[in-house]
Amino acid sequence: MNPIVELVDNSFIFIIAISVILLVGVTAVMIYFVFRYSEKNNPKPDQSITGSTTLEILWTVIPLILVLAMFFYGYEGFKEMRNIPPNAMVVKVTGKMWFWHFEYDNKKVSDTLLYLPQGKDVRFELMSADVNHSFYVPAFRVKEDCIPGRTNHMWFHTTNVGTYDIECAEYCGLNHSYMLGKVIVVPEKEYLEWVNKVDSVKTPDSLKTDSLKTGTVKTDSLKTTQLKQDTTKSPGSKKDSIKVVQKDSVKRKEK
Ligand SMILES: [Cu+2]
Repeated sequence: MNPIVELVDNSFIFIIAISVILLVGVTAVMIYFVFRYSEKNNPKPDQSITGSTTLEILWTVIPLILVLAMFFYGYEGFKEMRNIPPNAMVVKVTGKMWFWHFEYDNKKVSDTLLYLPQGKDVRFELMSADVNHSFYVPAFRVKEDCIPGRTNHMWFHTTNVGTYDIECAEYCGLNHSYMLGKVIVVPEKEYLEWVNKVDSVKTPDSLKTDSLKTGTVKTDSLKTTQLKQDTTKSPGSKKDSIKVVQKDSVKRKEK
């Protein structure tokens, strides 16, 4: 069970439901009034209504209760997001123009693809190597800024095996929209095999070459190369992406 997902969805559904009820109600009353109080039906305007204390109290108190209820649901979700389990495993996330870099407990690193074991609480330490980014994993209903010079935190529980999108939710330059990644949740045994595979390798570059040699984590290394090339080249020209595509296709041919 993932408590954050449940709480966020509850508050979302609650706010949508109230909005829909108000929209339909206000529209219906408006349409009714158009006919009921039209000039044709009321040649002489009614001057008798001067004010209503009861009405004024009602239209103050009812919205106040609704807004407080929205706040309550939102706050419940926020509390859960801030209530990071103390024994959660830790992954360091660094946003860089324009890819995501992950570092695991044992110093193993990966780019773009974030491997996690199933059924675990995971705490993320969020950093940025350059500009403001925002680490967003919609399936887990969490999003937190990555700010240069400070470390932010967020967490979620990996409920089911599967692949989930990672996006950058803070406009961070030319290739912001390509700053994508995947959370790959696998059974714990598989995760341990993966995370211990290239124990001795410390840097992302050596991980890249190693995985190419051994032929493991192929998609990982391909994506890493692709995104890395983007960053090393001068940003600000369309040529970048064209070049990357060519290199990518050349590589595939070589294989
Ligand atoms: Cu971005």
